[in-house]
Amino acid sequence: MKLSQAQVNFFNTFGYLAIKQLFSPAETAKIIEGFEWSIQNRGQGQMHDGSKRTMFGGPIEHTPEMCAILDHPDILDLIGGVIGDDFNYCSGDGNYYSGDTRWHPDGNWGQLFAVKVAFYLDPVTRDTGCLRVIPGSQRPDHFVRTEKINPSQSMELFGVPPSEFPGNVPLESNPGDVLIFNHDLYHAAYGGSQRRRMFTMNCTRRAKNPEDLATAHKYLSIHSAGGGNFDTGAGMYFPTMIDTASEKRMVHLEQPIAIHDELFPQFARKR
Ligand SMILES: O=C(O)CCC(=O)C(=O)O
Repeated sequence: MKLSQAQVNFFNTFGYLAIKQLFSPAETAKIIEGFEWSIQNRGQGQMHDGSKRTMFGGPIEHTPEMCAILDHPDILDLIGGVIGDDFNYCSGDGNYYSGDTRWHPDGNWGQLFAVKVAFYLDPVTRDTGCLRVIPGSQRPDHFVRTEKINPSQSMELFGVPPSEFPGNVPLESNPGDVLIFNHDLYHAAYGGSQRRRMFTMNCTRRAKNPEDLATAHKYLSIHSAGGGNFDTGAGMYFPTMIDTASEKRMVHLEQPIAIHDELFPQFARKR
């Protein structure tokens, strides 16, 4: 499923893209099963009581079937279509979310460097916790950035609730749909349940020049297991991701592994 030029234009202009039913119902059922196993057995999901978000790292790294999401041809085409076929996979988070998520970007890179791929595992609508985005807010010249407006304060600032911040788009979705957005895009979710199932993959462009390498080091010094002072037992990724990797998958892992091991030798993978 190569992206069309119109889809690439849409992503570059508005900062996000929603793909309906990228996964078949059978694939979706397996992904939900793999997510539930992972959050229950590796993510303290059994402790979740709805009072706060339960979150765990590397949601696609704990079972061979979940790792294979990174081999799925349509996922590779989607991510590759916006940041290049040789992109770096940089882990992600798995969640039982509880309640609202306020407006925020995940990064302020001022360029298309990192993207988040988001999988919502229950039907979610504008009023039940779907992802909302402010189209175009990834751009350094967007008014929320130039005027330093915090859309979460829109009630105090403009008399409208944050969920109604003008121009925001609710990306209602069903299991099997996939969303991708630039890390610099402002996003939020309102009205969700106390157990909203969602996981992400973070990916960056592969660094190919000294400037990109410096950005990659900065990115991984924050957004990685080592950056969170967490020992996966295998460095950048949980072991299953590397143990089950084909040569093709390794293309997406090798640069983050090298940078992570350099930044955090205390957690480096034993070879
Ligand atoms: O679904 C949500 O609550 C928002 C997700 C989000 O903010 C994120 O993944 O960065």
